[in-house]
Amino acid sequence: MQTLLAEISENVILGKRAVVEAKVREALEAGLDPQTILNEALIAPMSIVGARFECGEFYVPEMLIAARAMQAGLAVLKPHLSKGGVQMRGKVVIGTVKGDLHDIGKNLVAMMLEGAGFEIIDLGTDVPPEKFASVARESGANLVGMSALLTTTMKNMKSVIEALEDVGVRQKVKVMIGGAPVTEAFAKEIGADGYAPDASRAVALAKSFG
Ligand code: B1M
Repeated sequence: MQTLLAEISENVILGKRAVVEAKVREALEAGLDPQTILNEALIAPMSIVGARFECGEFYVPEMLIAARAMQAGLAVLKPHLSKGGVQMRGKVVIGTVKGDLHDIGKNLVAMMLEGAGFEIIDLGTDVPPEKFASVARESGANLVGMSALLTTTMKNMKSVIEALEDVGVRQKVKVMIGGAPVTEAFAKEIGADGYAPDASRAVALAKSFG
């Protein structure tokens, strides 16, 4: 079992999309827990990819093909992670903030929230503050979720909160933030209602808002 997880992880790093898809299927058929496959074989190798990028061993194309391989594995896993048919809990407007194109973590959070019964309006990546605000107002959302992976873009989360204030919906929505450089302290500093370090804690936080 450990070998299979290691093989998936290695092929994510190598960006071998078809192999990752096939091995994730094999792991599911072998009865491995989908959450274990996700954490150990799909999320963990992305940290290795990031470390290799940081030390100059990988460049953007390698990072991109690894991300695509990871997402292909995630697509196979999705039906096993988010079981449908749950009672709707609330409406979430979610997106990656302006200037930021990273969407794997945001997609994972959206997928897990959907599985927990939240209705999701996914605005995608590089989302301007005004877009978050207008969709939150028009859709009557209860929760706005923002993701940022860059230290240069996380400051745009504050602009989204200001935009929500500008259109008069800040008191009607809870604001949840996340992404690798984001912290609890940063959430407090910008006036968000909560921070989650990963997708499962994002679901717990969203549920706690009631
Ligand atoms: Co980029 N990248 N990248 N990248 N990339 C990082 C983030 C980096 C840390 C790599 C490194 O240097 N070690 C670094 C940022 C440095 C910094 O700002 N401090 C970096 C850089 C520099 C860049 C570029 C600037 C590179 C360049 O062009 N020179 C560029 C920026 C482009 C842009 O956005 N404008 C860039 C581009 C890319 C790709 C396009 C090639 C690709 C993204 C593909 C895609 O997303 N479709 C990419 C990737 C893949 C990464 C790494 C390797 C992996 C990110 C990832 O998907 N992780 C990343 C290194 C790393 O993070 N270790 C890196 C897996 C994912 C499941 O985790 O996104 O953290 P994560 O999400 C988690 C939690 O954070 C949390 O839950 C998720 C699930 O558990 N979470 C939330 C996330 N959002 C949440 C929202 C919530 C709650 C929880 O509530 C709403």
